[in-house]
Amino acid sequence: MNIQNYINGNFHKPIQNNWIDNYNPSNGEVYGQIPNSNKDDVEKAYNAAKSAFKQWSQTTLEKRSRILIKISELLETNLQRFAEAESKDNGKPVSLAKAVDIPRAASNFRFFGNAITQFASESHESVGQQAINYTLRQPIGVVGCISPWNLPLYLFTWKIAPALAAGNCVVAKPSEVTPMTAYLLGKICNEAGLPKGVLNIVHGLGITTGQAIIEHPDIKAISFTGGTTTGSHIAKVAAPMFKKLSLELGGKNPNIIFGDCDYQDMLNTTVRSSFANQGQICLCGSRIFIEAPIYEKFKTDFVAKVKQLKVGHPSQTETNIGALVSKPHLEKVKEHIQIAKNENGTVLCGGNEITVEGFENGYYLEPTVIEVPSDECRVNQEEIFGPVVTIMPFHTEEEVLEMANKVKYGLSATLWTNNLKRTMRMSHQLQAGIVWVNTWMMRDLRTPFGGVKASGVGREGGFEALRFFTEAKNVCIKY
Ligand code: TXE
Repeated sequence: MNIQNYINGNFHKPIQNNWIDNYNPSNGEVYGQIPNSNKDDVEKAYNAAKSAFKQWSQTTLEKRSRILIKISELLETNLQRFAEAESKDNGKPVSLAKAVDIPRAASNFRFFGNAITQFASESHESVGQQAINYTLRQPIGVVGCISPWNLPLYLFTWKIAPALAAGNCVVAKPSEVTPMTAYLLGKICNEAGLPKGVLNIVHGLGITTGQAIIEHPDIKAISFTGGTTTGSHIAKVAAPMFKKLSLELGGKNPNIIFGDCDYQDMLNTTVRSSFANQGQICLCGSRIFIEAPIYEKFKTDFVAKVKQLKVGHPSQTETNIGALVSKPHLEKVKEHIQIAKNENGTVLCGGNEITVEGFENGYYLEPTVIEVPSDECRVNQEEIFGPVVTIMPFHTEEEVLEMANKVKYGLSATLWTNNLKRTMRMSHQLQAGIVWVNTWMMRDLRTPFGGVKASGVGREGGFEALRFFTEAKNVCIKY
């Protein structure tokens, strides 16, 4: 199935008629083509957005809210169709797309549809000077949203929904590896009555389409989620034009387990935080540190549980782990397993590609647990972004804190303990934007979301996102 760009409420072929193949990771087959849009396509999308801005930014909050909530409802009505499309494009189990990805995309629209009606700005009376200041929060204009392949519609809408709610018009690009649900979203937006040009979706490669968006002088803000190298490149391109940037980048998150935790809960959640979505979530706890007295027990129990995970075709209900997103990504993950072996890591389970009967050319890999001799080895420092975790013991709080913080990333951290004082001490010192204690990936959409160090700049979520997508203007009136 070929997909097209969504510009000004209509579907268009790319102007130069350039196309790229779209692969189904579960069987390795090309199942459609997508536009490889260039500067002209982005310009066309920008012009549509610019023309729609005046009216959309003046649309009442109630009406904006109603349209966004309608999009949310239509996503819910089309849950099965969207979940199947997401799974076919990405390789993730349909059950996961149905339980997490698509419901969350719907929640993103509902949440920001509601949030905008509660968003307010401040006023400051200049006491003794007979003046009052009030702050306006005005939409920026045309903004760019660029998203990755791991949680395709989930992350695409996490940016688009607040941008639209705040009154901006959007030029958006999903990952070229997983464009399908973004394409389907265009149709839903029309059905929900989103005015033409308010949202424009252009498809194509990062170096062509993405680059044209970030270089566009009049796209004044960019919200990006993806790799750290790409984020750094975007920052360089955007800086001379003084664009506003929100960058959510990679992670190498520690999962720190103390002996006093609720063991069974920790074990079950750690399997999930290691391998959910084939380990392709920026929040996965890929470095597991276990307190020495329970290390051997954990190692035995964890490996036994991981061995029970069923790798299979994404449409089969018993599948826990589907296919990795692409052939190049599979190769990158396999390369890291080899690096671990070269650095004297011990593969406790997994480590091999799997052939799934009937889908021999799919990109399947066993969930892999590696015992590492040191926290400084490459597999403990570099983001692998696949079904691979490392384990190693620690002896003291100070030691584990140092190891946890000794990476270039700082997205999230998970802590398992029932000791309140230790919880407080550690969660305040961990270098991360998000700390989960005795849980993982529990999300309240009002909370700030993002990372420190090489994991990015800026925060998404709640009013933080609405602040990002608006400019503050102070008006001072003397009376
Ligand atoms: O990401 P890219 P890739 C990590 C993970 C992964 C690595 C690379 O480690 O192995 O990043 O993944 C667009 N101008 N994460 O190569 O390239 C691109 O088209 C503008 C972490 O897939 O960063 C896509 O839409 N845009 C991550 C988006 O950027 C450009 C999720 C992300 O792609 C561009 C995914 C350019 N010059 C990967 N180049 C997370 N934090 O969740 C690329 N793009």
